[in-house]
Amino acid sequence: MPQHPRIRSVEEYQQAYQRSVQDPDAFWAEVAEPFTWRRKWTSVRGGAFSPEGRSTWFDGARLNITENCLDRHLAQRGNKLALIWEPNDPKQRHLRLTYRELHQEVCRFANVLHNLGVEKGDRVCLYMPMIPQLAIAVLACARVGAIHSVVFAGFSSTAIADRVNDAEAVFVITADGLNRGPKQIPVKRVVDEALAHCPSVRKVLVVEHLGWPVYMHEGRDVWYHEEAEGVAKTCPAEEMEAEDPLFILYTSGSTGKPKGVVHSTAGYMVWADYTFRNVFQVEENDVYWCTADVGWVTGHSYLLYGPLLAGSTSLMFEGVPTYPDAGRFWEVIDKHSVSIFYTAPTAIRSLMAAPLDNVLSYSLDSLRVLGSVGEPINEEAWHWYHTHVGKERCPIVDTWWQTETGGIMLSALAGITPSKPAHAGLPLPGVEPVLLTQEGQEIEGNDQEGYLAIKASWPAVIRTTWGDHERAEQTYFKPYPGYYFTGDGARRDPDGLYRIIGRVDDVINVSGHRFGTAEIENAINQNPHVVESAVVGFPHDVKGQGIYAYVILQGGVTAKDTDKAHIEASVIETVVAEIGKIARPDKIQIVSGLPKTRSGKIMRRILRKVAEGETSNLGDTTTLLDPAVVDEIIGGRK
Ligand code: 6R9
Repeated sequence: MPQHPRIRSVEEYQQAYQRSVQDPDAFWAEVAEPFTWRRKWTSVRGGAFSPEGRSTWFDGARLNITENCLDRHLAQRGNKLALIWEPNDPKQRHLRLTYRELHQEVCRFANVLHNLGVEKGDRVCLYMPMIPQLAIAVLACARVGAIHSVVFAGFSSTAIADRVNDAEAVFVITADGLNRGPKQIPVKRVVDEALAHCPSVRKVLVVEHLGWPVYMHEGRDVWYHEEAEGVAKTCPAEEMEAEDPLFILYTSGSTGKPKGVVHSTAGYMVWADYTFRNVFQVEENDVYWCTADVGWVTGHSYLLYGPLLAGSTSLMFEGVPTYPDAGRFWEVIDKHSVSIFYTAPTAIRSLMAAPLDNVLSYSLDSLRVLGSVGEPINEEAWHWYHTHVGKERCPIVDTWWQTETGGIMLSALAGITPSKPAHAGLPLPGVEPVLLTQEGQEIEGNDQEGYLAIKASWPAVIRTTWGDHERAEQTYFKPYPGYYFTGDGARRDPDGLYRIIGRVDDVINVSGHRFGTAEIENAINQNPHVVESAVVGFPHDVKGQGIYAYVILQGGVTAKDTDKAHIEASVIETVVAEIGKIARPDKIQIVSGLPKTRSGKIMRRILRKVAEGETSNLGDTTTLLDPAVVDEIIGGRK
């Protein structure tokens, strides 16, 4: 049996990297070999990495990803833990599922989906708490060949409806409610509100979690536990084409409408597995914990698919870092002897703010490797993580990637390639990063800064945006033909390590979650008091970036202070209803006008500077239609 290739030294990294660039077909054929294929590929790399085309990987191959996540481990690892579930409430019992048990649960869930009429290619939307049934349901979709579209369970009913309608989903899986720290949220009710606007949905499958009574829509809604009664725990896996879509995941771009990023089956599988094993340097007995919600791409690739493909034990946590107190993460690590821990800078910063005792009272002896993802990690947070969590013993991997890249692109390999605070590091084998000037010239040499782009296809590159291929072309491949454009700015240090500076487009990164400024503006503009708005990011101690909204009111700024407070609250309410609490503006400033050029374009540069408090250096303002507006904005700064 061929083994999955593992890099174990800097020399091996260099060799693998060289080979991956010089002979990608041979390199990736070797990486793909050990998986379970129903039929082998006819070509490794194909299609076109260009604005008009789309890449293909392992074309002609047939497989089912769940056979690779589950079935093929049964002989060797049937009794090994696949999933450990830690509940929101530490007093409640945790749950453990072996590979054999998870396989049975996924098969049973898949049979229920079949029985309810879900077919290959159908889109299934999941709006679920972080419970084992979410993992099971995702895999069950993949088992029957349905395309899953997980919507983070913090999004509003409007956001669900938009996503369900865009994907024309026929089926929704949800639960009665969810726990988030001290709060309980009736998710089924949110789904019901959404589905009033979703004609494509035929059935809703409800998982019982809180034991709450919920309204069941006659003929549409069914309980999972009732449907699953007496249903078989074996289920043949649907045979999929390599390029069949595995999932859609919506993400924000610089325009108002979130786009459905589509990933294919084989390329994504190979990438998730290869990057997981190598970046985290996973060993057989590791207990691995990724704190991301399955509603984000990190939860897809590094809580579910990557770890299960590699036959690892993956921990899933229902709760939040600060409940019941700021020691919860560390308690869970000690309790389950977690050896690899992967979290986000925003979580680290929020825990840094708590008294140090919260972390010092746990041993954390089991930890071996630490990871960070989602946004740039500032040096202070890096050092705190390294000193107090890793006890200066654990390498940190700062992993840069995106929903669209499917998996990690730039990162240290734990303990092998260099790890430098605030730097993602070197590219993984198969990744050819470049820095471009604004005009699209490649910037040679080290100690340089530019727009980060990727020069050649890799197995998990985004295939399309659901229902609108043109949009994928416009966003990723047309800005600089021949390259995949990331939307990030980066610096290459004297040793060739990459440091991500931040977005160069109108996207803000709040606690590691992306929002298009236009998307938030669209939401704000739904408020009846508002005529126009402009949203920018500003530095925020915990969230990385906060949301700063400038709004122009119906009837001008004449409102009294009490009215203003009321209007601000109402604007926040609108954003929460349109998108969800995660997109709630941190600051709202009521203004009488926005700085616009003579051609009517909002000068966001100025709004950003004001929001950042850099009012002394606003740059060139000569093209402004009405420069007086700027003084008013500076004067009213929040
Ligand atoms: C995986 C994920 C992608 C954007 C990306 C960048 C930022 C992610 C980062 C990072 C600096 C890191 N980002 N990881 N910035 N260092 N290690 O987060 O995907 O939600 O699509 O966000 O997040 O700006 O472009 P996604």
